Amino acid sequence: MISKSALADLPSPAPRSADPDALAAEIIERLTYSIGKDAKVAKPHDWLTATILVIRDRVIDRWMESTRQTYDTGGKRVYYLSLEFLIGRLTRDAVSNLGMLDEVRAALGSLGVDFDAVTSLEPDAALGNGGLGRLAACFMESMATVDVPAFGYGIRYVHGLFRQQMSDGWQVELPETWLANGNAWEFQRRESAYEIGFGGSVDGIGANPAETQRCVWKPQERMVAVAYDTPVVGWRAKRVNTLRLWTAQPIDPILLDAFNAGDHIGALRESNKAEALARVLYPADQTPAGQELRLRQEYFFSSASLQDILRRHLQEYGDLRSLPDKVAIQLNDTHPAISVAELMRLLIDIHRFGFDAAWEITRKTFSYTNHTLLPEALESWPVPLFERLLPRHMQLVYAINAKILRNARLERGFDEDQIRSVSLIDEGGDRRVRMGNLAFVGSHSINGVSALHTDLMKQTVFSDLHGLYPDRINNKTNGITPRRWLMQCNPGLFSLIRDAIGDEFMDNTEALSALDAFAGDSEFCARFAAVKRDNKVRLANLVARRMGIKLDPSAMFDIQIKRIHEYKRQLLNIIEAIALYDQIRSHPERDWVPRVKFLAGKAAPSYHNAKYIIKLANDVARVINNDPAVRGLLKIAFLPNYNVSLAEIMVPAADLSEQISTAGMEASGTGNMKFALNGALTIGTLDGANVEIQEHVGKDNIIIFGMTAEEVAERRENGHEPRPIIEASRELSQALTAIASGVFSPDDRDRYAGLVAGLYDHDWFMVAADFEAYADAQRRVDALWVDEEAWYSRTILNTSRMGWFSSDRTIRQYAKEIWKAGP
Ligand code: 26W
Repeated sequence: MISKSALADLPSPAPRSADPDALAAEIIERLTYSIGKDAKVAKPHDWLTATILVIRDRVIDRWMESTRQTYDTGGKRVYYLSLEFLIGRLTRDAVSNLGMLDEVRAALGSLGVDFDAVTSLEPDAALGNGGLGRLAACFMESMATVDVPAFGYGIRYVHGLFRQQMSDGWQVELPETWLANGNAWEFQRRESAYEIGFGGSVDGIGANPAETQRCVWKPQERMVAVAYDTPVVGWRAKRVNTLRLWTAQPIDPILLDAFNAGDHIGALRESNKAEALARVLYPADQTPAGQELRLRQEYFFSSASLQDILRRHLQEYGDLRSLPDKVAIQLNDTHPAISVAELMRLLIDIHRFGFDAAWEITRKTFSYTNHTLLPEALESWPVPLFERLLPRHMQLVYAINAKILRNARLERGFDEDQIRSVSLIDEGGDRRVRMGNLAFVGSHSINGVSALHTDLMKQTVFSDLHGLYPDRINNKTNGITPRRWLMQCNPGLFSLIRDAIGDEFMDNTEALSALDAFAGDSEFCARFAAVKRDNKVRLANLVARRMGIKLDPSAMFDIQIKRIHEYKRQLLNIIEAIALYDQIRSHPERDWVPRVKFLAGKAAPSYHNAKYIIKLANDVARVINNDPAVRGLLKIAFLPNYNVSLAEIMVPAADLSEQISTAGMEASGTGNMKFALNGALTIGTLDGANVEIQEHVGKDNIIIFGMTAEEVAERRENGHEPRPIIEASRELSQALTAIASGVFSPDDRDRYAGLVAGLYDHDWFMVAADFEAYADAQRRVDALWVDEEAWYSRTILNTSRMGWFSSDRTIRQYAKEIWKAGP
């Protein structure tokens, strides 16, 4: 160890240079001395690793500076707890935010290595399912950008979201192995390790009333959480924050006693059990995972993160009473909601707080974001499972519940129905712990992710809790980082904008509004169109390479990319494509607008209907793409293995963005923002953030159709009868008959009988009910497309007016209104 006095004299390393020659020399040095490869025999992956190590050094300088600064100023830290971080590739993002793109490109170039080729070898970190995980990644980058000292906490899954392969048009799931070539971005922190327990028994200490009693929990099973840190660089590298992901390890790597006694398998069982915990990301979004392993993951990362947070706070301030002044913990959906009970346990059992004092600290520290209203996605755990795995937490949940219900009954005069609805325990059917209610009562702020979603939260899932705590629910409309989703993914548009309006928008996205002045400038429209065309050519080339489908870049590129889910209504899109196909064949004399419909997205492996929707898209694509009567006027391409990196190619190439969820069901959407920012027009329902996008871009620059959330609710309440609606529409009934009779599935004519029967029977997602409105809206889009200059001026106005949807704005609102943190 080093003595304190010697520490003061330790030399600090010189900050690393950004000069291309210095970078090149260091890359060679890393290749030689860190990777042990001669440049002459180095493989592409070796170059990638060497490059990352050299960039990482530049990041570390800023990282340490940021950490020191927070420490010195005693600033409040934000902890973002999320079971998902859908990051994608990190390297280009880091280099670009460091402002070193040209230098690194030149350095590699001087070594005969192509920057784009090398960075495209980096696997996506796909530690998330969809919107919620991608939002967490955008937030991490924005927190660093707007100078909020923050840690993200999550799980370092060995396997992220599965790789999707198409086999005869069906989705096949393959394990994804993003760590196969190592991960040069992360640092293992063996010293940041915490014990995590499960099961066992609880002993009371002393004779206090149950709810203030300190207890000793003796878990039956124990493991260790070990941290891995990844630096997250903000724009211009002003600040570098930390993403800390936990991995699970056994307490003893092998049970030596058992091993020596000859029980070799038994000795390894413990170790396997621990390592299984962090092995896979649950691939289901919007459907409850249900299984015990999921609850274990949730508790594991919540407990590790809280122990880490308390340790850091105690080390700095010596007293947990000041926790809410220095720490804000954001719960990303209910996945970390067990944290509420865990913090109570740590405060009461370990740090000897009384129940009420602990409760006050807890509520002031936590805030919770809700991301979905779908009843099937609201997490709850069977009481017996909860009790078996987390016996101490079960006691605390009961104690919290008693306190809440007592208050609701005695002080607020709640009746029995209201009591039932605010209770932490769902008593209807098998008894379950409601994680949403736990997160709600344990937080001082509960936010929705768009204005509409927040209103619906107040009216539906949380109406009684909102009545009990009327000042807690607030809105924070989602956003996206303009660095990844404009500057990096669309360099052509980025430089066109810079030429036109200068650099201010790079630091203040809302300055994009200066582009409004160019919407009527035909020369600018032409340049905007040329950029779009280049991006479309790039996508068309990719489709030709990967799928052998030839596409015309002058056709309208109409894109729907997102998880496959019935409420997102890919089915509506496909049925409309069939109706259009029929029209093109029946009316060859008309001037049809050439279109390519792109779809991409993954279905939860257990989601039957979603998997059939993928198969249907592929079946329909095969028939339409190969029908000479269509004369290439309509093509369909379902691109396999949708991920962040594919989105970065598809988004800039879109003319039309499909955001067509059943109104009231998409909490926000964030893909909608990415497309509009990159100059696509939206065809969409008044759902989620579409409502606010319309307010910003203006009614003339977006194509809205269909029922409102209110109308959907009303229709459901009054009993929606789809059959007469279907029968009244010739186009719709013909399309459905074609699907149901096997026109697209001659090898198995009944394949889609079930899917179509659902539409006739209940049509829960209002596909039939919205069909006519949607088809009309598509013909309105065609009419707009024909006037090319007017089309581009509309798309320019979209780019110009989307600045507000930067996640920097969202994060500033969280920081000011919820966390009270940051500058
Ligand atoms: C328990 C299983 C489970 C897993 C994930 C249930 C629900 C989820 C998430 C809430 C799914 C999700 O990603 N929600 C999306 O969050 C985005 C960010 O706020 C929104 O833009 C999307 O509308 C919402 O569907």
